[in-house]
Amino acid sequence: MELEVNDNGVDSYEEVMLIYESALKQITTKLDILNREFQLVHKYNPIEHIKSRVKTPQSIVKKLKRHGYESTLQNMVKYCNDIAGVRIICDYTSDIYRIADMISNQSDIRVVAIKDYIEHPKPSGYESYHMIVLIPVYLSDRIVDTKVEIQIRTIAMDFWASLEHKIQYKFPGEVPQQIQDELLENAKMVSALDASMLKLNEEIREIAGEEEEL
Ligand code: 0O2
Repeated sequence: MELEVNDNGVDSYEEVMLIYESALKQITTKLDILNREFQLVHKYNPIEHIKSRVKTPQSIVKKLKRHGYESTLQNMVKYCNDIAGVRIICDYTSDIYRIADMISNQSDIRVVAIKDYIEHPKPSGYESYHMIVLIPVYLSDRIVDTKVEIQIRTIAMDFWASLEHKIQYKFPGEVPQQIQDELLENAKMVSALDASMLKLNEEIREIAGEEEEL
Protein backbone atom coordinates (compact mmCIF):
# COMPACT_ATOMS: atom_id res chain seq x y z
CA MET A 1 0.00 0.00 0.00
CA GLU A 2 1.08 3.57 -0.66
CA LEU A 3 1.94 5.93 2.20
CA GLU A 4 -1.28 7.30 3.70
CA VAL A 5 -1.91 9.50 6.71
CA ASN A 6 -4.56 8.14 9.16
CA ASP A 7 -7.18 5.50 8.12
CA ASN A 8 -4.80 2.59 8.76
CA GLY A 9 -1.84 4.71 7.77
CA VAL A 10 0.57 6.84 9.80
CA ASP A 11 -0.39 9.70 12.07
CA SER A 12 2.71 11.60 13.06
CA TYR A 13 5.35 13.71 11.35
CA GLU A 14 8.09 11.58 12.97
CA GLU A 15 6.58 8.37 11.56
CA VAL A 16 6.25 9.86 8.07
CA MET A 17 9.87 11.04 8.13
CA LEU A 18 11.07 7.64 9.39
CA ILE A 19 9.40 6.02 6.37
CA TYR A 20 10.98 8.52 3.92
CA GLU A 21 14.40 8.11 5.55
CA SER A 22 14.06 4.32 5.28
CA ALA A 23 13.12 4.62 1.60
CA LEU A 24 16.29 6.66 1.04
CA LYS A 25 18.39 3.99 2.74
CA GLN A 26 16.82 1.29 0.56
CA ILE A 27 17.43 3.14 -2.66
CA THR A 28 20.99 4.22 -1.90
CA THR A 29 21.90 0.64 -0.94
CA LYS A 30 20.40 -0.62 -4.22
CA LEU A 31 22.37 1.97 -6.20
CA ASP A 32 25.59 1.07 -4.43
CA ILE A 33 25.08 -2.63 -5.25
CA LEU A 34 24.29 -1.86 -8.90
CA ASN A 35 27.35 0.38 -9.22
CA ARG A 36 29.66 -2.22 -7.67
CA GLU A 37 28.26 -4.99 -9.85
CA PHE A 38 28.72 -2.81 -12.93
CA GLN A 39 32.34 -2.11 -11.92
CA LEU A 40 32.99 -5.84 -11.48
CA VAL A 41 31.47 -6.84 -14.81
CA HIS A 42 32.43 -3.88 -17.01
CA LYS A 43 35.45 -2.42 -15.15
CA TYR A 44 33.69 0.91 -15.12
CA ASN A 45 31.64 2.98 -12.62
CA PRO A 46 28.61 4.72 -14.14
CA ILE A 47 28.00 6.55 -10.85
CA GLU A 48 30.52 9.18 -9.79
CA HIS A 49 28.78 9.91 -6.48
CA ILE A 50 25.38 10.02 -4.79
CA LYS A 51 23.82 12.62 -2.50
CA SER A 52 20.62 12.05 -0.59
CA ARG A 53 18.48 14.11 1.76
CA VAL A 54 15.03 14.40 3.25
CA LYS A 55 13.43 17.78 2.60
CA THR A 56 13.50 20.17 5.56
CA PRO A 57 10.14 21.11 7.15
CA GLN A 58 10.71 24.73 5.98
CA SER A 59 11.20 23.63 2.34
CA ILE A 60 8.13 21.37 2.52
CA VAL A 61 5.96 24.23 3.82
CA LYS A 62 7.39 26.59 1.16
CA LYS A 63 6.66 24.13 -1.64
CA LEU A 64 3.09 23.41 -0.46
CA LYS A 65 2.45 27.15 -0.22
CA ARG A 66 3.85 27.67 -3.73
CA HIS A 67 1.41 25.08 -5.08
CA GLY A 68 -1.50 26.59 -3.07
CA TYR A 69 -1.88 23.83 -0.47
CA GLU A 70 -2.27 24.08 3.29
CA SER A 71 0.63 22.74 5.35
CA THR A 72 -0.87 19.47 6.57
CA LEU A 73 0.64 16.02 6.88
CA GLN A 74 -1.89 14.69 4.33
CA ASN A 75 -0.98 17.36 1.76
CA MET A 76 2.73 16.88 2.26
CA VAL A 77 2.48 13.13 1.57
CA LYS A 78 0.06 13.63 -1.34
CA TYR A 79 1.56 16.62 -3.14
CA CYS A 80 5.26 16.75 -2.24
CA ASN A 81 7.05 14.27 -4.49
CA ASP A 82 10.54 15.05 -3.32
CA ILE A 83 10.44 14.66 0.48
CA ALA A 84 12.93 11.85 -0.06
CA GLY A 85 15.42 12.89 -2.73
CA VAL A 86 18.45 11.21 -4.26
CA ARG A 87 20.85 12.93 -6.66
CA ILE A 88 23.07 10.70 -8.76
CA ILE A 89 26.06 12.37 -10.38
CA CYS A 90 27.84 10.72 -13.28
CA ASP A 91 30.56 11.52 -15.80
CA TYR A 92 28.75 11.28 -19.13
CA THR A 93 25.23 11.86 -20.44
CA SER A 94 25.14 8.22 -21.66
CA ASP A 95 25.61 7.10 -18.03
CA ILE A 96 22.40 8.92 -17.06
CA TYR A 97 20.23 6.75 -19.30
CA ARG A 98 22.18 3.62 -18.33
CA ILE A 99 21.49 4.31 -14.63
CA ALA A 100 17.83 5.17 -15.30
CA ASP A 101 17.44 1.81 -17.09
CA MET A 102 19.08 -0.07 -14.23
CA ILE A 103 16.67 1.56 -11.77
CA SER A 104 13.59 0.89 -13.94
CA ASN A 105 14.60 -2.76 -14.28
CA GLN A 106 14.50 -3.37 -10.50
CA SER A 107 11.43 -5.55 -9.97
CA ASP A 108 10.43 -3.95 -6.65
CA ILE A 109 10.71 -0.37 -7.90
CA ARG A 110 7.78 1.25 -9.71
CA VAL A 111 8.52 4.28 -11.86
CA VAL A 112 5.55 6.65 -11.59
CA ALA A 113 6.88 9.69 -13.49
CA ILE A 114 9.81 10.73 -15.63
CA LYS A 115 10.87 14.27 -16.57
CA ASP A 116 13.70 14.36 -19.09
CA TYR A 117 15.14 17.87 -18.83
CA ILE A 118 18.11 16.75 -20.94
CA GLU A 119 15.98 16.03 -23.98
CA HIS A 120 13.84 19.07 -23.08
CA PRO A 121 15.84 21.57 -20.96
CA LYS A 122 13.89 24.05 -18.80
CA PRO A 123 13.67 27.67 -20.06
CA SER A 124 16.31 28.51 -17.41
CA GLY A 125 18.71 26.11 -19.15
CA TYR A 126 18.39 23.51 -16.35
CA GLU A 127 19.30 19.99 -17.47
CA SER A 128 18.75 16.84 -15.43
CA TYR A 129 16.85 13.54 -15.63
CA HIS A 130 14.14 13.21 -12.97
CA MET A 131 12.34 10.05 -11.90
CA ILE A 132 9.66 9.65 -9.26
CA VAL A 133 9.66 6.06 -8.03
CA LEU A 134 7.81 4.03 -5.44
CA ILE A 135 9.99 1.79 -3.31
CA PRO A 136 8.69 -0.63 -0.66
CA VAL A 137 9.59 0.06 2.97
CA TYR A 138 9.16 -2.97 5.21
CA LEU A 139 7.64 -2.04 8.58
CA SER A 140 6.79 -4.53 11.36
CA ASP A 141 3.13 -4.83 10.35
CA ARG A 142 2.97 -3.68 6.72
CA ILE A 143 4.82 -2.73 3.57
CA VAL A 144 4.60 0.93 2.55
CA ASP A 145 5.33 1.93 -1.04
CA THR A 146 7.15 5.24 -0.62
CA LYS A 147 7.82 8.02 -3.12
CA VAL A 148 11.42 9.00 -3.85
CA GLU A 149 12.56 11.62 -6.34
CA ILE A 150 15.72 10.64 -8.20
CA GLN A 151 17.66 13.33 -10.07
CA ILE A 152 20.38 12.03 -12.41
CA ARG A 153 22.82 14.47 -14.00
CA THR A 154 26.44 14.89 -15.11
CA ILE A 155 29.10 16.64 -13.01
CA ALA A 156 28.89 19.63 -15.37
CA MET A 157 25.07 19.83 -15.13
CA ASP A 158 25.33 19.55 -11.35
CA PHE A 159 27.90 22.37 -11.21
CA TRP A 160 25.55 24.65 -13.18
CA ALA A 161 22.42 23.67 -11.20
CA SER A 162 24.11 24.18 -7.81
CA LEU A 163 25.36 27.65 -8.70
CA GLU A 164 22.08 28.68 -10.34
CA HIS A 165 20.18 27.51 -7.25
CA LYS A 166 22.42 29.69 -5.03
CA ILE A 167 21.93 32.68 -7.37
CA GLN A 168 18.13 32.29 -7.14
CA TYR A 169 18.38 32.63 -3.36
CA LYS A 170 20.39 35.88 -3.71
CA PHE A 171 17.38 37.59 -5.29
CA PRO A 172 14.17 37.75 -3.23
CA GLY A 173 12.05 38.26 -6.38
CA GLU A 174 12.97 37.53 -9.98
CA VAL A 175 16.59 37.06 -10.99
CA PRO A 176 17.54 40.07 -13.23
CA GLN A 177 17.06 39.31 -16.94
CA GLN A 178 20.74 39.90 -17.79
CA ILE A 179 21.81 37.30 -15.21
CA GLN A 180 19.15 34.87 -16.49
CA ASP A 181 20.48 35.33 -20.04
CA GLU A 182 24.07 34.68 -18.95
CA LEU A 183 23.00 31.58 -17.02
CA LEU A 184 21.23 30.29 -20.12
CA GLU A 185 24.38 30.88 -22.21
CA ASN A 186 26.42 28.98 -19.59
CA ALA A 187 23.91 26.12 -19.62
CA LYS A 188 24.40 25.85 -23.40
CA MET A 189 28.18 25.70 -22.80
CA VAL A 190 27.66 22.93 -20.23
CA SER A 191 25.61 20.99 -22.77
CA ALA A 192 28.29 21.44 -25.45
CA LEU A 193 31.03 20.45 -22.98
CA ASP A 194 29.14 17.26 -22.01
CA ALA A 195 28.69 16.33 -25.68
CA SER A 196 32.37 16.98 -26.40
CA MET A 197 33.62 14.97 -23.38
CA LEU A 198 31.35 12.06 -24.33
CA LYS A 199 32.76 12.08 -27.88
CA LEU A 200 36.31 12.23 -26.51
CA ASN A 201 35.61 9.28 -24.21
CA GLU A 202 34.25 7.26 -27.13
CA GLU A 203 37.41 8.03 -29.16
CA ILE A 204 39.62 6.97 -26.24
CA ARG A 205 37.69 3.72 -25.78
CA GLU A 206 38.05 2.96 -29.48
CA ILE A 207 41.82 3.57 -29.41
CA ALA A 208 42.12 1.47 -26.22
CA GLY A 209 40.12 -1.31 -27.94
CA GLU A 210 37.42 -1.32 -25.29
CA GLU A 211 33.90 -2.55 -26.10
CA GLU A 212 31.61 0.23 -27.39
CA GLU A 213 28.23 -0.90 -26.10
CA LEU A 214 28.18 -1.79 -22.42
P1 0O2 B 1 14.60 22.56 -4.04
O1 0O2 B 1 14.80 23.76 -3.20
O2 0O2 B 1 15.80 22.15 -4.84
O3 0O2 B 1 14.03 21.38 -3.29
P2 0O2 B 1 7.41 18.59 -8.21
O4 0O2 B 1 8.65 18.34 -7.39
O5 0O2 B 1 7.22 17.60 -9.33
O6 0O2 B 1 6.18 18.71 -7.35
P3 0O2 B 1 8.27 20.56 -10.05
O7 0O2 B 1 8.94 21.84 -9.69
O8 0O2 B 1 7.35 20.59 -11.22
O9 0O2 B 1 7.52 20.03 -8.78
O10 0O2 B 1 9.32 19.42 -10.30
P4 0O2 B 1 10.62 19.47 -11.15
O11 0O2 B 1 10.54 20.40 -12.28
O12 0O2 B 1 10.93 18.04 -11.46
O13 0O2 B 1 11.69 20.08 -10.11
C1 0O2 B 1 12.02 19.39 -8.96
C2 0O2 B 1 13.38 19.82 -8.47
O14 0O2 B 1 14.31 19.94 -9.56
C3 0O2 B 1 13.42 21.19 -7.82
O15 0O2 B 1 12.99 21.08 -6.48
C4 0O2 B 1 14.90 21.54 -7.95
O16 0O2 B 1 15.70 20.82 -7.01
C5 0O2 B 1 15.23 20.99 -9.34
N1 0O2 B 1 15.03 22.03 -10.35
C6 0O2 B 1 13.99 22.17 -11.19
N2 0O2 B 1 14.14 23.24 -12.00
C7 0O2 B 1 15.32 23.81 -11.66
C8 0O2 B 1 16.06 24.95 -12.16
O17 0O2 B 1 15.65 25.67 -13.08
N3 0O2 B 1 17.25 25.21 -11.54
C9 0O2 B 1 17.75 24.44 -10.52
N4 0O2 B 1 18.93 24.78 -10.00
N5 0O2 B 1 17.07 23.37 -10.04
C10 0O2 B 1 15.88 23.05 -10.60
P5 0O2 B 1 12.35 22.31 -5.73
O18 0O2 B 1 11.49 21.77 -4.65
O19 0O2 B 1 11.68 23.24 -6.72
O20 0O2 B 1 13.53 23.05 -5.11
